[in-house]
Amino acid sequence: MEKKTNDSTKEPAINDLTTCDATAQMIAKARRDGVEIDFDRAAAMKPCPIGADSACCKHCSMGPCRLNAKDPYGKVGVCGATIDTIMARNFARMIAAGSAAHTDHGMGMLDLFREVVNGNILDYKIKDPVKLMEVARSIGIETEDRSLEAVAKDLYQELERTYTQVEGEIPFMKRVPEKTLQTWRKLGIVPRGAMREVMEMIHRTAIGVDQHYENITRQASRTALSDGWGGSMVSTEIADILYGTPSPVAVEVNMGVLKEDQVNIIVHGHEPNLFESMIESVNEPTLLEAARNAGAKGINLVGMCCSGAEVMVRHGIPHAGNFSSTEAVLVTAAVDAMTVDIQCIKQGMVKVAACYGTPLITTNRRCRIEGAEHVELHEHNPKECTDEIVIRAITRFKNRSHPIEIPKQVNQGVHGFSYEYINYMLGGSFRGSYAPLNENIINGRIRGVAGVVGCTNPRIKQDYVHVELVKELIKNDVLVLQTGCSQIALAKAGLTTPEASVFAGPGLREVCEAVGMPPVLGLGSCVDNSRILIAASEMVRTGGLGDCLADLPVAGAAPEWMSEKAVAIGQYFVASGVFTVFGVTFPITENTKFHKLLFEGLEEQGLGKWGFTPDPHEMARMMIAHIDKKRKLLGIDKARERTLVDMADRRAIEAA
Ligand code: NFS
Repeated sequence: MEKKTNDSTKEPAINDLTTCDATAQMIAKARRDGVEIDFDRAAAMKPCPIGADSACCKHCSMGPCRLNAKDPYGKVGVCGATIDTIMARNFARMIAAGSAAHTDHGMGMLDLFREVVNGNILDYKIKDPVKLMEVARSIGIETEDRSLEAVAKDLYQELERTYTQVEGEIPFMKRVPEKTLQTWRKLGIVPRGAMREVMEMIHRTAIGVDQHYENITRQASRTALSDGWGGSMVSTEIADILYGTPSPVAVEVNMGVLKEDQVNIIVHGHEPNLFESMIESVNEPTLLEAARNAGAKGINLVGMCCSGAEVMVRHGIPHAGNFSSTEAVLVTAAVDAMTVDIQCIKQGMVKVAACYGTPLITTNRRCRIEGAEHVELHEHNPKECTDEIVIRAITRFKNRSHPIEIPKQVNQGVHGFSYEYINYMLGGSFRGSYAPLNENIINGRIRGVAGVVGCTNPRIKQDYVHVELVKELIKNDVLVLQTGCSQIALAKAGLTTPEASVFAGPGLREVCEAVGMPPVLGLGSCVDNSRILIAASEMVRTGGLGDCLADLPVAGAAPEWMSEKAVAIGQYFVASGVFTVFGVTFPITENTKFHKLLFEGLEEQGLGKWGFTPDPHEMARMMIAHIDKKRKLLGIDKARERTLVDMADRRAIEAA
């Protein structure tokens, strides 16, 4: 067994690390087994205080320069860079990296779409032609009396511009409410192709180029918008076209979805291509027979993180947990193959997997990990890869040599609320519309809408901030939309079922009960935050809630964020007009001009603004206060008290 390598003489109490009982059980087992996982590393590695405040610049070899966050204007870097320049550059580079991740993922999806449309790839097909036609129409492609193939080819050509366009506006700008677009035009932040925006962002943040924090921030917004309204949106739309647009489906979540008597295969990562092919492989009669011959009752395919969220909302595939559980789940010793592609894959999994004899298999040319096995997925013949992984998993099942301990927790949720389904659900099949949503916001039954999204982070108590925040929001009649790891936290807390509407305030509860929907709607993976942008645009278009996205009574939060992608998402929500609150930490020093720009100045320019607090109750207060402010400006405010989640509510939720 692996010995602990970090000095963790003072082991933190497990209930300070997570509120997820299954993960807690596995942390305890890992300690007994002498295996180090992410929570141990987080305890042993304190964050660098200078880096945490973004007061460090290492963009050239005259440095690295360290400024003092306590005395931000006391010093400058060797080149003369002020703390505002340094922080703006660091923040902008996080946005460039996060945007590059989403847009590269989206471009991979578009490459696949092109090959499918051209008939070069036969293993994937256009599964949702209705969606294809709708997306084409939404960006001005003629669809009347035209073949699916002809429209698909035009759609590919148009969407390619999302990445490559040198000048002018990218196609999905046609979906942005007019007044929001005008604000962007005035500020010069309408994105061109993402390749250009990311390239320019990296250039401008190099030594000796852009040294005005306001100018850097403008390009940061433009880059982030090329992600949210570009790369991420393409990814969502193409995944829907190829694999089907989600509609609500009952799903099982938590580590109890693993089965001791079956071959357990986990897919973790981001691009749905791997998972879709894996679904085919685990249903292959010859492989099922091989599994039975090895003594297994079947092959159990489950997801984690965003890959898991993609197939959970499309196919109802069970989900074993979010980012902070990806090492803990290996401690069960029940995982016969952990298969990954790109993004949010912790290198630490290699050692943990080795301790329990689980093959950790990378599949994407863009993500290799030293010590992991590599079985590359080629989209022209994806089953070659996924069949091979199933065979390796069956072999591992046959040779299982570690005692297995699977936590019993299995929670139920209903997920898969695409923009299209919300339209249908609220308006009915003949008059699909967002009008009922707007009406219920105007009449006050629904106070506003919150997007609660993003990662979990082993530096803080897993799931706690997500769940406490959302409980308080729904109690105050705020409808919650969710993506990514956050929705898994809420599913584990039992709040993504229609029955959970009893925990909502009276207005939201009435709406949920009338429609039969949960008060917390899971929309999909992190790139599916684009669904929230589309839904918000439709709310503006439907009328009665102002002229632009910034007028809406909405707010966003990434309560337990850790990834640069989360910063990119935060910035595209802020640039779109949304008040967005981060938890955990904020990588910018207070009492600086750059901080003031992010937290106040951007709103004065007609955009949204940033907020920060690690405390879920304070976060709820800030978001509700913002929603109420917007209601007041719209003239739809009624005096109402903020309701606190009391002990009785807490007990009721815990008992559910
Ligand atoms: Ni998004 Fe965070 Fe990762 Fe997905 Fe999960 S950690 S920023 S939610 S899996 S991308």
